[in-house]
Amino acid sequence: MDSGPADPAFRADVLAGLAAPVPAVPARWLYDRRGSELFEEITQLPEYYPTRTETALLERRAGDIAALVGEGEAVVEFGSGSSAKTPILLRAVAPAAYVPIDISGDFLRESAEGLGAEFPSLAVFPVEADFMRPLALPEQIAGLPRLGFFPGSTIGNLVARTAVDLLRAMKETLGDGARLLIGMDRIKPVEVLLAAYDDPGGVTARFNLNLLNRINAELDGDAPVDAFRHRAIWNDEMSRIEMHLEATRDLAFAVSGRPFSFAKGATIHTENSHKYGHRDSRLMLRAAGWGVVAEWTDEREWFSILLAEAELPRFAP
Ligand code: AVJ
Repeated sequence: MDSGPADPAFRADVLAGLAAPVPAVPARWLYDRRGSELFEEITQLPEYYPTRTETALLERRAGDIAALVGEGEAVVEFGSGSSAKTPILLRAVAPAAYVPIDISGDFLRESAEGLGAEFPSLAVFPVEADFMRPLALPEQIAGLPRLGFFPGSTIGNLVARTAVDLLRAMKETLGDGARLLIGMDRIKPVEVLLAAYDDPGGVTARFNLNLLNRINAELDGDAPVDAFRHRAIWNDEMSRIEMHLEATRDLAFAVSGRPFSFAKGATIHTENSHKYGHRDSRLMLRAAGWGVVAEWTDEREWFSILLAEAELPRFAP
């Protein structure tokens, strides 16, 4: 992954993104092997509440979820299921099959191996694909009822328009009668959010700055990593945390032979993490054809897990 020929999509996104009027690089490029390791480290920080809160919620509500979902489903996870959450769900709902979908074959194989130890008799059918578009599920699960699983508030990376596209693609992938169990991070006091995305130990900063290391290594760049700093800001209008890389002085560099310059204080926007109010999550799901059946949240209402059902097409008044 870190060696071999550069991903042409990565190059195209970086060259176009750095040249844009508001410089930005799509967040998915943060998650190479090193980035995924650093994100894993983030999830263990005391300041980073989402993973801990969602995992505890899932543990506590596993019985309620299982009662609504029933046994014998095909659980289709969007993402490779490297987290601790997947076994909690699988233990609770006793599915007939598990289908992890991920664009990285490496991550898929690793998570399948990890689960094999705890669920030796579970039928696992990994799919190496980009789940942003509708895709064909393995024929082995034909006829099984489907439960989509999309934890982690990963949906929060996407602006509403793209998030709705994804939710609609998931509905098409899963088919009629499907349900979706999705984690969504809630709006909460700004101090809590800022601490979670700008930890004092600087792990999130390293995660963000790793994008520049990756650009330099894979796209023949010479961006001065030390001259950028991590910034996390709350954009209230857009209801999201934004991560940026800010130039701490006037600087210039090249990527794949193309020159770029940034004035002191200028930023590269690298990630969004949208936060949702009680009605926001419902509206977004409904816009994509999903009706919310149940919602579980913690005492502080910091994180929600929602169970949604694919709505049947019908005439609206
Ligand atoms: C992986 C998108 C859920 O938004 O909380 C965490 C990413 N970035 N700290 C999040 C992230 C910096 C994370 N998601």
